[in-house]
Amino acid sequence: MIQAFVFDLDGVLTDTAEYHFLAWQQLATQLGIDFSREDNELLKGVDRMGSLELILKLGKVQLSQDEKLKLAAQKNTDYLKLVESMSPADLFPGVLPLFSSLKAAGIKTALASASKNAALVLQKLGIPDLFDYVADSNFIQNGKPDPEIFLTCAKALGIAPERCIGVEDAPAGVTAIKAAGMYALGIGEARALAQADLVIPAVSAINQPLLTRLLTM
Ligand code: G16
Ligand code: MG
Repeated sequence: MIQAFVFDLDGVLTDTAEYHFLAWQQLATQLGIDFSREDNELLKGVDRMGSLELILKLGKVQLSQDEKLKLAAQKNTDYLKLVESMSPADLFPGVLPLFSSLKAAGIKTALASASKNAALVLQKLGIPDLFDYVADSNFIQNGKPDPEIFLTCAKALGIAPERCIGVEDAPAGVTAIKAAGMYALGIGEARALAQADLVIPAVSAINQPLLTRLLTM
């Protein structure tokens, strides 16, 4: 029986995945690198420096560590400008009802976000207290696709990974969930998330019959 849900943040609970894309695209343009939405799929769920490395590789651009740190800081400043305007209205539809249903069913919840800005985004969305546990990416050694952040959440909740459902919109995140030994619920397009056990278009698609099915697996 499933006892916990472990959620990704960006692209699952709110549309910050789009803000990350816009900020990275701005940086890529400045560097003269072509960067499409398709390229961006590889960056989703990957931490800030890892994402920058992928963009530089794409453009065959080599920079010093100092320059990389400056560019990563610049991307974050641009990203935070977009986050500034967020409010509880930016929470994806269906998120609060889902958490009510999970709570009523005695299911624990955790947040497994690679973002160093996760606490700020939770605050903007008005949900800082929604989760039983929020992983702190500052203490995660290995980012997604490594399972560490999902395993950290399961351990903190005191629930075996096999009794957890991980919810992710990114290929790297789905890989991390499967490597952790959890059931992977993908959010987005099935084509892009082939490793997931089930892919649905959005959290709002988790209706009562689907939730019952998932909880009784
Ligand atoms: C998120 C995004 C990634 C982003 C990463 C780090 O991960 O999906 O695109 O690069 O966080 O974010 P920041 O620069 O804010 O620390 P997740 O795990 O929430 O999807
Ligand atoms: Mg995500």
